Amino acid sequence: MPINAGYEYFEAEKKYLEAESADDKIFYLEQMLKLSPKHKSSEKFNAELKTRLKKLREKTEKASKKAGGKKGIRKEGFQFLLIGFTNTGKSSLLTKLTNAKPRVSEHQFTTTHPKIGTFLCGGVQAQLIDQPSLGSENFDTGLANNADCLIYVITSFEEIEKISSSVPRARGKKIIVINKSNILNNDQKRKIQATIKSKRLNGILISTKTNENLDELRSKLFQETGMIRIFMKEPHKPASPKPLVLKTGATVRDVAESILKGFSKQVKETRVTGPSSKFPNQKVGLTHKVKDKDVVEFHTI
Ligand SMILES: Nc1nc2c(ncn2[C@@H]2O[C@H](COP(=O)(O)OP(=O)(O)O)[C@@H](O)[C@H]2O)c(=O)[nH]1
Ligand SMILES: [Mg+2]
Repeated sequence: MPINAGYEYFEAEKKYLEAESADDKIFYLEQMLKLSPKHKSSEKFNAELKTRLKKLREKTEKASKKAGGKKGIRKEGFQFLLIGFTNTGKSSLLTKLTNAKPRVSEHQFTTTHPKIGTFLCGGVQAQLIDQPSLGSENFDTGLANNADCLIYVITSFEEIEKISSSVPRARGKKIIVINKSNILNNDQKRKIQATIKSKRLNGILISTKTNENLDELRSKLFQETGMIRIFMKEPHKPASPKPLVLKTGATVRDVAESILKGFSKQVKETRVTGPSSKFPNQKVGLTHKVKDKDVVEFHTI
């Protein structure tokens, strides 16, 4: 242990010891080296830190060469990608929406490699990728070109154009997330809402610190997946809490067939309650288009 090391050094050391990935270990070792005292009696200690860092770097380099160098991320389910400048809150958002635990810090360019989190987005299996910020040497446009939906994380509207022009080949859908609403006053918030409306942006003002509008963001993400949720109900029983997930535009026939192939032939009557029905328990035919959050009841005899 170095003599006279400050509080920050010990924080970094604690994180280093807790770190699970080699990538994180390297990051915190570098911090420890920066923060450890540079006097005569700690020379040996610092030299040891440097050796440890060198070994770790060599090890991860070998591992990544073995894996074939830089590789794309395998898509599992619907893929969202966080994109934006440094310090806008991308990694913070990843921790709020998924199981992933990326580094969050007030320092710039903390995220050096893409981090993947997974989550159930309204019943749809989804991936959320946090990637190095724009302007970082590790920023990868390939990720943006492949993602199903880009989430622009910004703190001012000027960033939108800059992001778009740096990923000209991205074809996915786009959501604009304006973060850090908690540091704005009501007047500033109103102005932002007005701009979202007047420019017809698919945008939302949130704060990952206070959780403001995070639930609304979750619904927005679900809408972008192009899926709908249908709740099945048996006569005289409450609707099932777990939805069937179908593509937008699905019909009653699709609902029946998704339960069991050929089932639509057994259906004698269908009742729908929800956004697609004119009134509760409306009797509909097999070609009726269902909508998100409809409750569907089949009668077979
Ligand atoms: N005031 C405020 N700060 C935030 C909010 N979300 C994130 N931050 C801070 O912004 C800094 C950068 O966050 P980070 O998630 O690492 O940004 P990234 O570089 O885009 O990944 C950190 O100090 C966070 O604590 C927010 O809603 N409000
Ligand atoms: Mg980050």
